[in-house]
Amino acid sequence: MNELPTREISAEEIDAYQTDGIVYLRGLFDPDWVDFMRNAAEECLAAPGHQAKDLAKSQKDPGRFFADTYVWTRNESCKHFVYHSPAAKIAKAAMQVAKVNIFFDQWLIKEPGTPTRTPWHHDLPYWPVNGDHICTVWLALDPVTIENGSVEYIKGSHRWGKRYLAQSFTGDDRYKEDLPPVPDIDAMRDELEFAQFEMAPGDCTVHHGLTVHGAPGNATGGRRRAFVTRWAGDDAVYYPRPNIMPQLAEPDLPAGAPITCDLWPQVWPTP
Ligand SMILES: O=C(O)CCC(=O)C(=O)O
Repeated sequence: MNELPTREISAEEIDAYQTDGIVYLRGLFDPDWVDFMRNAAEECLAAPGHQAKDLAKSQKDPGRFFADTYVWTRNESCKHFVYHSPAAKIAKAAMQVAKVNIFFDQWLIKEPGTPTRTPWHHDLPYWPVNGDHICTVWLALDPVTIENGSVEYIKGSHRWGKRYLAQSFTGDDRYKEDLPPVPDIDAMRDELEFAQFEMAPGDCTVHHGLTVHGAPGNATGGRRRAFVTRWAGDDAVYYPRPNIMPQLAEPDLPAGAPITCDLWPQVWPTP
């Protein structure tokens, strides 16, 4: 399995990430990674962690939208992916930083016939970290189409200078912070520029922590399995607040400190 991306990430691709807050990268993971992570998905579905959720059931929808986080801390395959796949190098190249730390990894699996939408949101308000150098590598393990839940991104929204209140994927009001709600994106469609990709297994996207995005349900008979890794670069700092997404553990860091710690170790370059 390839440890480095199968090719150089081009200047145009880096520019797309920096300008649009989203870039689509074709075929940087070889097919062995896809097989390896499909097996890892089955291991993790069979042994979910205490943070695992079925986001469909919690909205009383049919199907299953399986989400689980910090999987690398207990599953050897996911740990191998975090440390040895091209993901860290891709995040480093997109963000143009000197080093990257793993923030957390996540399964986002929309099983066949799961109508559950991923609501419009951006990621940073959920998380106890802050900085410009925070991104997600979203790896497709199945062919991804608009019909089965391809994520839609609003180009340039990472530079709006806005932070919107985190919106619970399970429909409750657990997140409380003095922030405005996400505006009615669907009512603003004519004014905005969107990006949405038909992806092959082994393709990935990289999105910025403030890029607004959402996704349709999976209306097909096939699975939409994604393995997602969240990365933090040079300027990322610990930014704890009450009523946000719980992490696996409290990091042993003062507020405002660079985030390197046991929970969020530097992965690349290997320290
Ligand atoms: O896969 C999805 O449906 C949502 C993806 C997402 O919200 C994310 O990767 O931050």
